[in-house]
Amino acid sequence: MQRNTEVDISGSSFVHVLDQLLEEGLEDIRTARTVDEIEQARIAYLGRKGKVAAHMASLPSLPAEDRPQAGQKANAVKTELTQALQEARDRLEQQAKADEEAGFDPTLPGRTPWIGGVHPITQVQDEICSVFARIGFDVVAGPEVETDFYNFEALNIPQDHPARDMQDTLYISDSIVLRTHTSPLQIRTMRAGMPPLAAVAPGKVYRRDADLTHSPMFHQIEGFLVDTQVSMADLRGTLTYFVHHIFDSQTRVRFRPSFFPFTEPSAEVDISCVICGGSGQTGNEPCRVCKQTGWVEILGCGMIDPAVFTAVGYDPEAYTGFAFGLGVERVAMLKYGIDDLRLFFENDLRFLHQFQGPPRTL
Ligand code: 2NL
Repeated sequence: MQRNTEVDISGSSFVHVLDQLLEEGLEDIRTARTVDEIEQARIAYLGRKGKVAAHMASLPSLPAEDRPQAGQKANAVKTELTQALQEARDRLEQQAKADEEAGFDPTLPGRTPWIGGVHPITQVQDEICSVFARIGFDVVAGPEVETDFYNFEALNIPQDHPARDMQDTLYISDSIVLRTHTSPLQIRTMRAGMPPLAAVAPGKVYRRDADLTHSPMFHQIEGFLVDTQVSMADLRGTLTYFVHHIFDSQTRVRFRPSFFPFTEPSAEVDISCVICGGSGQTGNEPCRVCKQTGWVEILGCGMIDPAVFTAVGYDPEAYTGFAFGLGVERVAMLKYGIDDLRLFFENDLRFLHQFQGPPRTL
């Protein structure tokens, strides 16, 4: 800080200026944070070309009767600054020694906090939803705790179906369950509107299942489209578009007959193996992902069963539609060649950071 380096010729203002200089000096010494900064302050105030010396040099130009008092003042300022410098130096040296003994290095840079990233499952879920959103599907959300009606009854799942067993479903009470699929969301969407309707329903689902390849919580996306005159060709076209956008446009798609209580006819969809390209071989080794078949299952689908339309209050003679369901973890594993489901739930940062780009900071 430099306020006044001009030296006045009157004795009383000389004293005043020196008081200011003293104040400034004490402030600089007080705010110095290292021994180095103390040394700089010493040079600035008490050095041979320092501020105090500059004032001393102007003493002879003062009126003779003012000189003794001015000289005394200059000496007093010098003494006071010298003392303050010594005290500050001692204090900082002691602090540095204590820091060193405590293993603390105040010159190290601080730790940079990370901004969290989007979990790979959420990334894949978002990506799938936006592929469908681009062709006109709404994205819907809803409760994870569901009634028996929305989770089973409206989906034509009979009382004695194994999915309803205590062994397979997590029950909250006799008629309240943790949803075992996101179909109840689709039932809610259909009941809330009238065709034409198309929506995808992503979310967490729960099953009483836990081993190497099953987690009690996993993610599903189901989708449906209802209108007049919807055919299986529409289903095939829509799902082929989806596969080509999530994997690549060279990926082949095949339908196999299957069964679900809520669709008729039903099919399972396979895609040409994304690991071996459908050849069944990786180099000279048999492909472990498709077990040498060249195909991997990706989802289940079908034409919505008329019983479902009746349950949501639609005329089953007037409307037709398709629906499909897929596991997000499965798609993510195929997309990134991951062979262990548990990696998604352990939250090991070495795994997660591979999906986040460089760590971002505040
Ligand atoms: C699978 C099979 C599927 C559906 C889900 C559905 C929903 C309603 C009506 C009819 Cl509201 N169907 N969903 C249909 C066929 C298959 O999922 O393997 N998911 C992982």
